[in-house]
Amino acid sequence: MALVDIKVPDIGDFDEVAVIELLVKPGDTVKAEQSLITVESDKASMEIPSSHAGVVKEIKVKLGDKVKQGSVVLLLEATGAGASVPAAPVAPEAPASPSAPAPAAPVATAAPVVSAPAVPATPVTALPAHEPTAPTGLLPHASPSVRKFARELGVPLEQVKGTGQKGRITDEDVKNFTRAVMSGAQSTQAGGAANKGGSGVGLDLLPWPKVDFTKFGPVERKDLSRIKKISGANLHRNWVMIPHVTNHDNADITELEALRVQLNKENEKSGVKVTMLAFLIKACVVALKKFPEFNTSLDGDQLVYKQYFHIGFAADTPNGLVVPVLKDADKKGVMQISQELGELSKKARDGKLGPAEMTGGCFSISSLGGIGGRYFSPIINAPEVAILGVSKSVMEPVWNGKEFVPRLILPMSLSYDHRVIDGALAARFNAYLGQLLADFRRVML
Ligand code: CAO
Repeated sequence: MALVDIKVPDIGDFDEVAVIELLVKPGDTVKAEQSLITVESDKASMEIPSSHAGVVKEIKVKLGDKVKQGSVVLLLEATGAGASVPAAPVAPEAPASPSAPAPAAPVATAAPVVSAPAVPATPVTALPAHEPTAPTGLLPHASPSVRKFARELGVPLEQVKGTGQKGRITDEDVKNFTRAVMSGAQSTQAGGAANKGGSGVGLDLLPWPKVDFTKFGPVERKDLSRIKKISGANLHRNWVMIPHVTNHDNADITELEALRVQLNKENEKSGVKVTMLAFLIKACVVALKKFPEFNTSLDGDQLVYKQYFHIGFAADTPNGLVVPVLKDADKKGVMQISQELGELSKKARDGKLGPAEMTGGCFSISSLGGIGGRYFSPIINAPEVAILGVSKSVMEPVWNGKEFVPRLILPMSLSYDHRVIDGALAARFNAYLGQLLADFRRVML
């Protein structure tokens, strides 16, 4: 058995490269072509393979050493006469290019990888300079053997934190990542979508910015209220999962407002105040009957058409937003709706709404009319498919064909789930609602 010096082969254009990884130790049995060390220049990394099979007697380099073609890497006790192969460094894997065939990826990854064949004469594939702590969006820093190992396990390397030199991902990092995922301590980006029955298209978002605000000035911290936490999670889901579109339109409510003021004058003693919201609820029920798609919910591939008319309305309370539901609005007159609205609003402000008073809604209205603003995009209250936002009505000059006349105009913003409702239908719904509000007698037709 002969002792053989294993040397760095031709490494192309590089004079000197640094040893960044020792892949074997004395006593290890290696095969011909097995990687022994990893070296790195400022542009590339590659593995230096063994030209012989045998047992490692002595490692002649250490981490950080600079080596070049001909430098002795280790002393090997060669086994078998024909064990020698021409040594050629193994290039690291390169990001997939449009022309490169990508292997079937076991999990969705941001940057699929392809195997780059070892090319003896020009072994180096350019890699961008690696900054372990910065999210570069480029290929993670790992040796080809680690990449191969990760691929076998289906581990997305760009999600693995490297603990090796310069943040390099080691075999052990891949194993630890796998253990953490299996124990549930860690999730993968693809896992989120996969768990929801998705096809692996996750929201590949940047982490939330972590800022020490005290660096810029004094701050005070307060816990979110219970309602804010619950409504926030619901709003977030609805915003992300529903393809919203908002149609803005105007309603001329000049006559309706006059009627409302008149009714309130007449009913001063009754204690029931008629607000614009009560008329809106009544008009929406009529519009929902004319356009039944707005009174549905998506259930898989089916639409559930509701034959009842429970209308939710957003109520601003000291603790946050709640949505009480006024039941069977189709069976009630404007006065009864006004009375129930008053009761439900008070309960909402006092935090006394029961679960039954906040469930079962078909369609919601968010009225900011008492506060102000001109149009906004309300978020649909899932599993409903539409919501009407109304802003403050303002007296505006409107052209009547002969002259400008002052009219009270109500801005309406209808957000709808575009999976269920087409833009044209939404525009028709809003226009029809405008007609009803402009001439409330139409509600009876
Ligand atoms: N344009 C102009 N004025 C309006 C109006 C409109 N569209 N809607 C209501 N007003 C007026 C009312 O006439 C009333 O005036 P007066 O006191 O002179 O009679 C005043 O605004 C206050 O009305 P209100 O708020 O008491 O009654 P309401 O039926 O309009 O609203 C409720 C009830 C519970 C919806 C409301 O109090 C509320 O909480 N609104 C906020 C909803 C909200 O936060 N939506 C956003 C959700 S998305 O983040």
